[in-house]
Amino acid sequence: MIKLCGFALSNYYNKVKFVLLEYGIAFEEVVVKPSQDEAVLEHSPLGKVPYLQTEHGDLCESQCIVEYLAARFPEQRIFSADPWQAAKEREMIFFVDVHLELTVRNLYKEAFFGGTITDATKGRVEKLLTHHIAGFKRIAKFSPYLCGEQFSVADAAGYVSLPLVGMATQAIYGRDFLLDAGIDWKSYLKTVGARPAAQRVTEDRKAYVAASARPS
Ligand SMILES: N[C@@H](CCC(=O)N[C@@H](CS)C(=O)NCC(=O)O)C(=O)O
Repeated sequence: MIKLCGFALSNYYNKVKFVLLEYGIAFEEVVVKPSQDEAVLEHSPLGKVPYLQTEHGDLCESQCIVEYLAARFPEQRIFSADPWQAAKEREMIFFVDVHLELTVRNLYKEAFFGGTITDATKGRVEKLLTHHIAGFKRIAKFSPYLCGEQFSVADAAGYVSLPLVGMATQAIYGRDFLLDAGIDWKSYLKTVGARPAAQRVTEDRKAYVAASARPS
């Protein structure tokens, strides 16, 4: 059986887990933390999570994993059957993962982990993120899903990463860049969060956080 390796706090781990659950693909979870230890590097070359373990070997990068799942389980229709619609779903995922999340990730050290980042980083991220959010807003439909009236695989990416954009910008700049741009990500989260797959992802994340806070 496919093994999903990573941990429940990771948005990219949760993106893949959401897809596996949503599209009814059997999998096991294996808790692995990002690490530069050889034990992790031999499976995931940059020491990042998630990675997948299959009968063929290891596969990293959440989107490569989703693409592999879509190809391996075509009957689950992870992407829309219509090639144009499927391409728009991929475009949306790229905007969320790369233009939004990868940009805002530069803030996490201070926003979430008690570290500090430089004013230069804050300035650079502010400029880039403002630009990227404006672009995202042009294509994201929120009616109520990212790609329109139907849930799509792009919502797995949106569900796990849009809150990080809102929360990290609120923590660093004192204002939520998404809300400021008129993107009501909290309502979106409620809509997507009603799905059983989303509920499981969120419950597991909360349980992980609670267990980590407990003295050992
Ligand atoms: N592009 C990667 C990003 C994965 C990623 O950044 N994972 C984080 C956890 S959410 C991680 O492993 N960070 C540790 C590191 O960057 O060394 C993907 O889509 O899977």
